[in-house]
Amino acid sequence: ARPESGGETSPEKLLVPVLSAFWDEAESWTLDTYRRHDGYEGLRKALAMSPDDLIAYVKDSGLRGRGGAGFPTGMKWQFIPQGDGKPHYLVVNADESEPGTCKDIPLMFANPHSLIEGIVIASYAIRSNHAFIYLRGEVVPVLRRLHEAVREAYEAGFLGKDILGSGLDLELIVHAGAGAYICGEETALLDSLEGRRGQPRLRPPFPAVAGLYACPTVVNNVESIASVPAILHRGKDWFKSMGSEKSPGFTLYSLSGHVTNPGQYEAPLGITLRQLLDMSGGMRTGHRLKFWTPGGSSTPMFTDEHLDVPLDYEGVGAAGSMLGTKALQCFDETTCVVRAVTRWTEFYAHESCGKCTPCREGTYWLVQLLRDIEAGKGVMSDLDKLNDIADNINGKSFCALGDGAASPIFSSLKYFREEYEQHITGKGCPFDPARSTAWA
Ligand code: L3W
Ligand code: SF4
Repeated sequence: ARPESGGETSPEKLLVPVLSAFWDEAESWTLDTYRRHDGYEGLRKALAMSPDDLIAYVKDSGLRGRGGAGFPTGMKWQFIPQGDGKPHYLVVNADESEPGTCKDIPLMFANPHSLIEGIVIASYAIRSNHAFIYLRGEVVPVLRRLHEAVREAYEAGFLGKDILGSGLDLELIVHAGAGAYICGEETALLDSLEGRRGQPRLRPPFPAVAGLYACPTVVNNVESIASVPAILHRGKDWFKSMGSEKSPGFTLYSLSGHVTNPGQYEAPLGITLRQLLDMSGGMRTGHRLKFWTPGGSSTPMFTDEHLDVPLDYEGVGAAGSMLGTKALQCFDETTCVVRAVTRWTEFYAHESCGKCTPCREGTYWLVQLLRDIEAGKGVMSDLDKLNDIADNINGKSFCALGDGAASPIFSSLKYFREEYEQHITGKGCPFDPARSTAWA
């Protein structure tokens, strides 16, 4: 569903296929294919630098974490104390499960060696001899493909002892989780990796100080790490020539929902949804955009008024949301916003780990109220109650899952309060009256 690069005047020229450059080639996932596309050349350059210079280089490239928060990658690596005598660990967060987010799974499936090369580079930088990929357990085909790619990398001398004669020893372990959204929260992930039930830890200390087995640990998203080899190979200036000053580079946008051509679009940060829709065939024929999320359901929703917001950390932030994972879920005018928010909230209630009261109890009560409203049993004061419960979750929960659950409530009430009121005055869903009886 990804369009080919177009001519000079085509909006498709805005695409920058780097990580996705050869996904459509036969056996794109093999080491042979990767090396035909200059694979592991970035690693050679990295190993010629000192670890400190390498960290400074990545810091200077301006690469920011692609997992949701946009934290500067080089700075995170720099936090790892040196000469502390403790083991250091690199952990790749591959537990992708934010609703609408579907970039890391296809990336690992189609181009696993970009991740492995990035892991070797990052491990060298932070002086780690053990790295882990924590993968969402359900995606067994990706697990198999990663195992195969890791085997190839060991055989070719990119993993194991004395990598490319550099003196770096690195063992890489692929670990499959059991499928819990909360294990995408970095400290819950570490607990799960250590063999415990995945629940967030108090921060600080951040993982950089006390992470896996209480040792200094870098936790990075798949896309962040996989972007590093290209930065080394093509240079930080090439990377910085794309995007904006504070959000440089290219990234993977996941376009989904009521669009003509859903899929992954790799383009510079700062592109707009209007441009992405223009190049991808737009909304489905005969329909118009009603609301969308810039970075998955945890990020406040936008409407058609936000089509020209630059999709970078500053642009989306200034417009009142977060770039998050760049999961652009687009909904057209046939979608009931109350229904969509109910569905998302059911997800958060189900995935709440239960550790803290505001999120554990609050998400439950949000679901009850939303289901009542959808079923035509709501009253006007429920809208204030929704807002009040969300307010008691937001900023008062132990981890970001709580804030994520509150955000669709706030933003949908801000933009679509009238639609909630229609459900109450009309005693049911104006989009699908039959559904109103489902929970009655
Ligand atoms: C050392 C300090 N390290 C911060 C590190 C920290 C972490 C990173 C960002 O949530 C968001 C969330 C989701 N010393 C440090 C430090 N760090 N200060 O920097 O930390 P933080 O707290 O800003 O964010 P977070 O808790 O990691 C991430 C949102 O992303 N999100 C969801 C993403 C979903 C996926 C997925 O499915 N794969 O990633 C979408 O918006 O809600 O707000 O590493 O340790 N002083
Ligand atoms: Fe668990 Fe939710 Fe509290 Fe996070 S906010 S610790 S998911 S109960």
